[in-house]
Amino acid sequence: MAGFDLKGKRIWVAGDRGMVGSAVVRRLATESCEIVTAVRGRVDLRRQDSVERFIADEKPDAIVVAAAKVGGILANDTRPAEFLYDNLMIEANIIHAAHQNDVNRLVFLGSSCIYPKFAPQPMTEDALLTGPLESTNEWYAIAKIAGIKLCQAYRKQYGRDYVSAMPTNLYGPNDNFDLQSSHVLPALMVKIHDAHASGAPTVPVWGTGTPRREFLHVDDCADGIVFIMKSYSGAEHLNLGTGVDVSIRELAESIARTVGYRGEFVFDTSKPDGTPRKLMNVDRMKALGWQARIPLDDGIRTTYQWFLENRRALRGVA
Ligand code: GFB
Repeated sequence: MAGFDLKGKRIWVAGDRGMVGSAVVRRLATESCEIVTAVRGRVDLRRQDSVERFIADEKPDAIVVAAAKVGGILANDTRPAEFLYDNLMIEANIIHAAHQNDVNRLVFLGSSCIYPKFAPQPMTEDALLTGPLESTNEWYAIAKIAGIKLCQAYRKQYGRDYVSAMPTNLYGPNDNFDLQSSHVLPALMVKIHDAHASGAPTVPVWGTGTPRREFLHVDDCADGIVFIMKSYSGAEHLNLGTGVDVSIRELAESIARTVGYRGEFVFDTSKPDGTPRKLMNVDRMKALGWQARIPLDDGIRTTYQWFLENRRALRGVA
C-alpha cells in the first residue's frame, strides 16, 4: 500500500472514552482529519444492529478499534465470561459492519497477553499460537487472537485493508485506578500515594515482585497507532512496545521515588504473579520507522501529576 492519507478522512475511534481511545483522539486532533465519536448511549458495541446502524449513518473512511473490556490480573481471572464475550462481540460487530459498509481501512488493537506464557523473550510476532496461554488471562487473549484472525480473514476473503497492533502493558491519563480491576501501575500509584499520605510504614504488593513487565505510555501508543494507520498494510500484526522491561519490585520503587514514599513493600504471595515475563520484540516497528519516546520515569511522573489533579473524580479512589 502506498500509504493511507488521513487528510479530510472521517476516522471513527471506537472506545474514545477509554484510556487508549482518548489518547488516539488527542493524537488525531493534530492531523487534518475529521474525528468521529459516538455520543454516550448512542451505540452499544456488543449489539450488531446498533453497530451496523452507527457505521451506516456515520460512514467513516477508517476505524480504530480501541474499544474493549480490559482490566488487570484479578479482573481477568475472576470475570472470564465478560472478558471473552464482550471482547468477541465488540470486535466481531465492528469488523463485520465495517466490511458491510465498505469501510476499507481499520486498525484493531490487541494486547501482549496474546502470546504463550513461556514464549521466548523478547517476544516476536511469530510467537503467536506456538504454546499454551497464561491461565489468568486466556479468556481475554483468545478474544484478542480472534480479532487478529478476523482482520486477516476479511483481508484474505474480501481484500479489506484491516491491520492489527498489539500494545504491551499501557498506562497514562484516563487509566483505571480502581484497586480491584486496575493494572499494576495505577494500582501501585494509588497504594503508594495513600501510604505516603497516611504515614503507613508498608505497602502491600501482589505476588512475588519478580515478574517482569514492559510499560508503554498511552501517548506513545496512540502515536504508534496513527503511524500504523498511515503507513502499514499487511496480514501480520505488529508489536507496539518499548523493548524495555522492569520487575514489579523495580516498578514499585520507581513510583515510590516519584511520590516521595520511603516505606517498605510487603509481597502478598497469595495473589497471582501471572506470566513471569512479558517483553515485546519491537524490531518490526523500528524497521518501519517508529519507536516509543517517553521513558518510564518521565511517564510515571506525568501520570502521577494527572492522578493528583483528577483523583477526586476517579472511580474507586478515596
Ligand atoms: O498489570 P497486571 O494486573 O496484569 O499485573 P498482567 C502485573 C503484575 O503486577 C502481576 C503484580 O504479577 C501482579 O501480581 N501486582 C502487584 C499487581 N501489585 C498489584 C496490584 O496492586 N494490582 C495489580 N493489578 N497487579 C494483564 C492481563 O496481565 O495485562 C490482561 O490480565 C492484559 O489481559 C494486561 O493483557 C495488559 O500484566 O499480569
